[in-house]
Amino acid sequence: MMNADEDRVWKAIPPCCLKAMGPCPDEATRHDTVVSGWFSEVPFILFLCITVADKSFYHNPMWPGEAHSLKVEKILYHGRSDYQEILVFESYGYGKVLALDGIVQLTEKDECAYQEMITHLPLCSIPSPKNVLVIGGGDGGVLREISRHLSVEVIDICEIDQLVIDVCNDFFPNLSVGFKDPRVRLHVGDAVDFMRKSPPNNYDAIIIDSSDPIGPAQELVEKPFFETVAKALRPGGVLCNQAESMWLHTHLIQDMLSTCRVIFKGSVHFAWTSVPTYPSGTIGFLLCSTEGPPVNFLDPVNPIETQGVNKFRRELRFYNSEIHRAAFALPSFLKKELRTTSYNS
Ligand code: SPD
Repeated sequence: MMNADEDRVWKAIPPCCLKAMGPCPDEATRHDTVVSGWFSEVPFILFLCITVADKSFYHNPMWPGEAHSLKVEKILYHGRSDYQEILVFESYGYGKVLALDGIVQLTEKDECAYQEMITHLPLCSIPSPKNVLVIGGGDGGVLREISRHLSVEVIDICEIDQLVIDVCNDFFPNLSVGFKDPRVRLHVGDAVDFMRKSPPNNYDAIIIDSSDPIGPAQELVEKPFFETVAKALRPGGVLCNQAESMWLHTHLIQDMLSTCRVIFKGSVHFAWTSVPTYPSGTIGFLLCSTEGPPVNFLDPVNPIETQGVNKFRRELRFYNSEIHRAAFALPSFLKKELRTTSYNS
């Protein structure tokens, strides 16, 4: 028998978690290795599909055959925006977790690795960045990191989902604090539209902090979008794009690299870091520069670790110049796979 509190939590649990908890014998049989109260990365849309169609199809097509799980202590928020299913829960080992459409976007414990790397890999590779654009990033973590760069004058952010911003403001104040920087200009809307209308040669750096390229973020890894990004950058400007896992998405990485080799006439590189709660425990970054003053991503010219705390009194937890350089060292299998795409030119 559940008490009122448990009942409330149970009712608030979204389908992706209910599924993992195996509420009916059929579910329990299919997920006999799934322990009650564990969140597994299965997108909501797939949950609907698998309940009516192929019941053995229990995975995300981005990482078939695996589903990383986190023990749920308490569901804190569950809602649906016009774009996606939004879930916040307290986990056993990683603090609060934000999942969109059933996919982990960040956890309090390891978000520093992702936000610091996706921000400082590009911004520390060019001297005195001034105009910066963030695509996605509604949690505010990338803004928080950009705020360390005192040379920056304008930080535009284009996020499609106001509800993500609001929910993160309520549950992740250590990230959404980034919106408090007076240099931030928020544009709520579609990034593809925003980039089409963006004036040419405008930004020193563009950071694409998107969710995975299924659903709303699909267009953000396609050629026409990259063309608008290249146009919006000044000569010698830089792009850093979330680039998935080298263990799981080699073909996607190859495609992105070869597309960007054609579009960006400066340098094009793949870097990676460790984020334990992302599939395979790693995530990659695509770094590109436009034709103009050459950019050597492998050797940071604009170190920030000497600055100590940022304006929000937060120290760097993950990034430093050594880890910046190390992020471009690739395992042998990946070097071999990417050789055909003129990697590291
Ligand atoms: N597989 C999940 C990739 C998520 C990338 N975006 C995370 C947003 C954090 N600011």
